[in-house]
Amino acid sequence: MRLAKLLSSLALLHLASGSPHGRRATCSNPPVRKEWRQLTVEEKAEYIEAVQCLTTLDAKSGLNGTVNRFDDFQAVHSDQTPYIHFVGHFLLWHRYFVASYEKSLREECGYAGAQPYWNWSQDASTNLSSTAIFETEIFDPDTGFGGNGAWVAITDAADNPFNLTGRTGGGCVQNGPFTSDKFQLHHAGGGCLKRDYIPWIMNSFAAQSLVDHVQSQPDYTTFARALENIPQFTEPNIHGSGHFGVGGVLGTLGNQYESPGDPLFYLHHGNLDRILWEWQQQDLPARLHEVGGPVEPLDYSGKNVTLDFTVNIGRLAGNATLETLLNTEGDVLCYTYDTA
Ligand SMILES: [Cu+2]
Repeated sequence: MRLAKLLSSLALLHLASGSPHGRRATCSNPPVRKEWRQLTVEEKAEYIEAVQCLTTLDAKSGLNGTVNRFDDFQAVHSDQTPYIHFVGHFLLWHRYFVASYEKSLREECGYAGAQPYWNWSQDASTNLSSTAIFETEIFDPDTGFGGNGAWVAITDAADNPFNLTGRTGGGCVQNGPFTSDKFQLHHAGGGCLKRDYIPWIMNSFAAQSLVDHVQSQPDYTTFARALENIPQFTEPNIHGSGHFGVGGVLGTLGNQYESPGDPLFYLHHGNLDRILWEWQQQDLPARLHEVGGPVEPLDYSGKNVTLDFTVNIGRLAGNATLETLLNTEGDVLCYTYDTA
């Protein structure tokens, strides 16, 4: 009798001391991520000011070519690029990366809001040559991230390995808060922020019908594979929409290694994360405990990642298992979305 009482009080103590069962307690009041145009003009300004603040804080990543905290994130992504794309942990690695950026904005730069996302499907046109998608609020020079880069012709075919047509920019961004006089990159040679809009890629890769196709996949492995598709331009893939629609051939966002140098990276990947989050919501709690896909890039018949597979994001945050990253309101992550 006495022993039973002791055991039950020990069990209570265990529950109260932050065991895995107490996970709700560690994420109360999660920041609610919204689509960019749902932010007020003040909220938009606060977000952009917080991004600029990161560029004023000293680097901590210890990686070459980093001067400030914004550079740290770009360098960590660049460092791991060969191991974090076309793998089962692609989406959850990028989820952790964006959430750590959001955390830095909040904790190091006093930003009170959540990481916004850009739902490009709302802007995509069936007229593939339409440039309306680039005239949306997010590119506004006064309240958004500014527009296209200056036109730069490509004379050497080696500079356009996929032979992409329809480029419209390629040089430094011409207006908004991230022009070369106000914003400089340092990693991998650094320089100004560049954009190189390609309307047909943006419009076709961002189509809502493609997002619907991805979100209708029955399991994590097929979902993740449909989202990334193949590293070619013969078939659309929603991950490529922001990267190559905005970054094109010469732009920062189109560079597989250096893409987080464009502040829009975090709104683009925020949207991919929302698409994952919504897919998970379709079948909770099962989809809080399901991963799959190759350990090695594109090795679809090889070894698969499992729930206890660990990812790292350098010195940005501690190592995390894929299972902890499946839960956006758990012990490691703490945020949610305004849709459901
Ligand atoms: Cu990436």
